[in-house]
Amino acid sequence: MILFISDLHLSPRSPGATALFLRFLADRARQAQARDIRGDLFEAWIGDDDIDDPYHARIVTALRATADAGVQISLMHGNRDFLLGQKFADAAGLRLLADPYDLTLPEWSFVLSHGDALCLDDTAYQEFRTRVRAPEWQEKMLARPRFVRRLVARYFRWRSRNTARAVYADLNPSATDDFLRDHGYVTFIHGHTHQPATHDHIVDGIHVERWVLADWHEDRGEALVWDGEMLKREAIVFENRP
Ligand SMILES: [Mn+2]
Repeated sequence: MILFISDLHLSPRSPGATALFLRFLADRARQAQARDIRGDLFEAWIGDDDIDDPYHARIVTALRATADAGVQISLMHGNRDFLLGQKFADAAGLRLLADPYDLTLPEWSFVLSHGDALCLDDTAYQEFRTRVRAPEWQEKMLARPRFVRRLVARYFRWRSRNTARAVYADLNPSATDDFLRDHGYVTFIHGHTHQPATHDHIVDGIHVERWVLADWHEDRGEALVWDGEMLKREAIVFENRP
């Protein structure tokens, strides 16, 4: 069984989602052989030296415990936590995946992505993405003192709140068709848009499914479960709430 999750946007300002995720790691996730995080695990990430922040240390320790229990955890960068690096991956016991990633199982094949690279209609965002994903930009950024990086992260959040629409731009349809063709018409799983849905694409006469993962909220998360035969959405909620 594989559990796919995405867009948790964890931060000290989201205690509910954090508690849900910690519970999920200690309980539901342990029943899986593998667990895959499709990006934006954190609301912001300013560099792996921030692992020692008490909030981050709690998450890293919990991920590590689940990994040590025999669950293979993999993580892809989102547009918020693209500075997550190998030091974080080693500490948390997980594997960083390239975006996109072809997941070939004996019984079915998938292509995984965060999804933001296909949102081509948002040209301002694509310019920003190209800039901050460049190794030179990242190297320069990571060399800055932590307090400077915190301010930059805060500015990015502020700017995206003020200039972006309430929801992210959706994937560009023709770029998505090209993407599905390039990846052999396999089932596509992504997050990022915060618009959970299952889409049917017909590409070159072939039916291809695209599953969009839900983002997490203070009282509810979602996992997409692959049980070896089919995909199913599962709500992650507090069970003993009055
Ligand atoms: Mn995102």
